Amino acid sequence: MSATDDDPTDDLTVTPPKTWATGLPAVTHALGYALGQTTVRRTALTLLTVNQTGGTDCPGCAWPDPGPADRHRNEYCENGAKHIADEATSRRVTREFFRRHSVAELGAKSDLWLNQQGRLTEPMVKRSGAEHYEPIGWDEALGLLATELNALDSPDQALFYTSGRLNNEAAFLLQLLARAYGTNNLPDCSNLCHESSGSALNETLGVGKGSVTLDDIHHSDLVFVVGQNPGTNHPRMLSALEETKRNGGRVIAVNPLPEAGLMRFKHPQKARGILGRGTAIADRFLQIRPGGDLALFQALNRLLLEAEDAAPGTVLDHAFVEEHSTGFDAFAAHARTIGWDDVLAATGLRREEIEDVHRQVLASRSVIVCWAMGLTQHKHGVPTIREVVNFLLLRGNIGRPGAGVCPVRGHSNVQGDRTMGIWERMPQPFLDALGREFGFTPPTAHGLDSVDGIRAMLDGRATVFLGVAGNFVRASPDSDATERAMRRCRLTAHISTKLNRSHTVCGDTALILPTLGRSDRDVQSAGEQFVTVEDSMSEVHVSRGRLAPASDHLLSEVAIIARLARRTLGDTPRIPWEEFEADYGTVRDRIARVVPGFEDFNTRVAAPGGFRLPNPVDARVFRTPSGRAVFTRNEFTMLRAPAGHLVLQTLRSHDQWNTVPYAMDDRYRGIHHARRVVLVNPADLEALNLADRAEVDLVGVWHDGVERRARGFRVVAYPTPPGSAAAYYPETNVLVPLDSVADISNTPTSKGIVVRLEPAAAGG
Ligand SMILES: Nc1nc2c(c(=O)[nH]1)N[C@H]1C(S)=C(S)[C@@H](COP(=O)(O)OP(=O)(O)OC[C@H]3O[C@@H](n4cnc5c(=O)[nH]c(N)nc54)[C@H](O)[C@@H]3O)O[C@H]1N2
Ligand SMILES: Nc1nc2c(c(=O)[nH]1)N[C@H]1C(S)=C(S)[C@@H](COP(=O)(O)OP(=O)(O)OC[C@H]3O[C@@H](n4cnc5c(=O)[nH]c(N)nc54)[C@H](O)[C@@H]3O)O[C@H]1N2
Ligand code: SF4
Ligand SMILES: [Mo]
Repeated sequence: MSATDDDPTDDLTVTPPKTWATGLPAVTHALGYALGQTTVRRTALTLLTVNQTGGTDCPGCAWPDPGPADRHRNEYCENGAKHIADEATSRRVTREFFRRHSVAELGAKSDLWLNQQGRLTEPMVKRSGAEHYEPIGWDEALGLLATELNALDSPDQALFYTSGRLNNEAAFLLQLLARAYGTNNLPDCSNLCHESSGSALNETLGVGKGSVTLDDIHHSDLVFVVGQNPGTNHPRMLSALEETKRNGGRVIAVNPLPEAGLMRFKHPQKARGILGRGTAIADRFLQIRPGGDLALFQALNRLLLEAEDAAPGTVLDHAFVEEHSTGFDAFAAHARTIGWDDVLAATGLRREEIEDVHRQVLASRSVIVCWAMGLTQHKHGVPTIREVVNFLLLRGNIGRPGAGVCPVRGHSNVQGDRTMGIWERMPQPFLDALGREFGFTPPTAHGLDSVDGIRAMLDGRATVFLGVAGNFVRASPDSDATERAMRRCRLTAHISTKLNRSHTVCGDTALILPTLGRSDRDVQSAGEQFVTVEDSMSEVHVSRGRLAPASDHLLSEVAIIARLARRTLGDTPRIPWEEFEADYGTVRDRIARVVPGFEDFNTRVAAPGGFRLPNPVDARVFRTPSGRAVFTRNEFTMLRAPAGHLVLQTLRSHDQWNTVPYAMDDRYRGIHHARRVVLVNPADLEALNLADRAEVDLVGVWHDGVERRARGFRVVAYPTPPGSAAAYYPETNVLVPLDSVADISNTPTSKGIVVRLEPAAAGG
């Protein structure tokens, strides 16, 4: 059974989608949420230090902070304030709560309800056969987990899942624990998120990260914002784009939906933003069909090649292509075969729109392409991003000011976790350095990623699951299959701040290990500690919590992992876990010796604003096998749905943090008091003979014959491209087949699922 809802649903009201984002209403909205969760004093204490130098890093998205000198006093957005308030809440989940509610009862609660119960306060265990969680001491809890780990036939029967909320120090220790124990099974939320970006960028540029800085964005001539909704998911990106525009740059938005933030922006912290009309963000909005981006960039690349034919020596950056790249000829020969009929069918755009964008590209000396889940979560996500790279390489838009690739990362430290070694396929030089530093031989066989981890649990190859800082059950595709997988485990354990469905859909034995959040003060035996994070632009900086912890029984993530390691691994003379727990500076000293770019970590991170990790691409050094940037040849593909079906994308509302809805609204899209809604083009509704607000089930169509059904949705007429629809995640994860993944990156295709809408059965 999937999550059922006992929220105040079905109060659906719909207002016209907003055409601008942020501004005063957003600020009051955020404060309203904060004060509903906690006191004025805690709100003030947290919000005043968010994203300030040496303060608390916003636990929201990975958008970077401006340099210390340019930092505004309120350097956070509406949603950042909500994320902080949600963590700083005064509500508490106690042992009494678990006595009152059985696991089965909690399993029938909605994601929203579970989160609203407040912060977890002490370790809890659900013993084999028991119906309730009961209190357990830290020693016994970690001993139990260690015993289960050591009882496995092979370390590869355990999974260590992480989400990008985890800080660098704890992430480094977690991967050290997993590898010293003997496995590379380190699935993470990146597998579900930007893995396609990493795959494409590693292959073509030799580094799986973005290449631009905030300054590049500010001073670029042309910024593409493709497949992302910054007004909701990276709100401060709008301030950066506003700056681009003020400096004379242009912005092109590519999205199936006319997202509010892409249209117009009112800066919440500036008088002109609060009072004025705001800044128009997108100079051009391309309302693309889902999955049409590969075709769009192929068309742009063909136009560039043809423009070069017409005026040789004026369009392409020949010096760059010759000195720094490989594969141009094969790419170019293929690009010239791309046909307009295909392009127009795949994109749903008019030829003039694409030609106009082409002219803007020709007029721009520097170009940046930003993207997020609208590109990565498609079957052909990796080829699409490779084609974006082709597009930039043609005019040498890599490794110079105002130009480059900008995958906009999700969780605040998801990029840092990868840098720290959270990856099931860490390269050999990293493993060698880790082994040298700590005197052991890390396993070399690749581990399981998130999707393969679910398969392994389903068929009994993995039986112990430790999840850190996420909600694996709800984040993963194919909810029914994932839930079966978790229930088959001998033991599931979660290091969490708040209650979620992963605690209720659990193994035979289950542990809840509650931890400090980013905003909590962290005092260890060597004194008060801070942690570090890396943002989407490779800036590494300090985060320090200020609040009294939610409970006296909480341990930090570093402490939990260090203690678990001692219990699991026994005596490890070369790995001083106790010292790591006492003083995180000693963890950073080790990171400095293992991870390239972190030399002298403790000193450099103490500087205001921290430091930026070197990216070899800046100097046009490409760490690919050929030592050059790689042009690729990508087969044209498009998404098709059979007649009477729609391509569904699953996305975030304005009032949620990933698997955690904060409220039932999606203000910018005009949806209020309901989440089980599906946005559909009015022409499709007419063709499907469905009335606006009709109640339907969403039924997945996939070739394995399994029926995947999300029940009880209301249809809302919305300007989606014909043949496509949109609905919120995680309610729709049940529809994403486990086997429907992006080629190469293995990321679930959360933005391209074929469904039909079935009128809800009468009375059902
Ligand atoms: N408030 C808030 N902030 C967040 C999060 C959150 O849940 N809430 N989550 C964080 C995380 S982990 C992540 S990864 C990011 C996600 O940030 P986004 O990628 O912005 O998140 P989504 O809501 O999945 O939105 C995807 C966007 O891509 C568009 N899209 C869908 N399919 C296509 C397509 O085929 N082509 C194009 N061009 N566009 C398409 C959708 O219409 C939508 O605007 O946000 C981070 N920030
Ligand atoms: N259908 C569909 N599925 C998707 C997506 C989609 O667009 N569509 N997006 C995917 C993406 S991009 C991502 S990143 C994943 C997100 O997947 P996850 O990162 O696994 O999920 P979150 O919802 O961010 O996790 C929320 C939980 O994290 C815990 N937590 C919060 N803060 C802390 C902390 O400081 N420390 C610890 N230890 N725990 C903490 C809380 O207990 C909370 O309940 O979902 C993916 N799934
Ligand atoms: S843009 Fe992202 S990191 Fe910045 S305050 Fe908003 S949620 Fe936090
Ligand atoms: Mo993400």
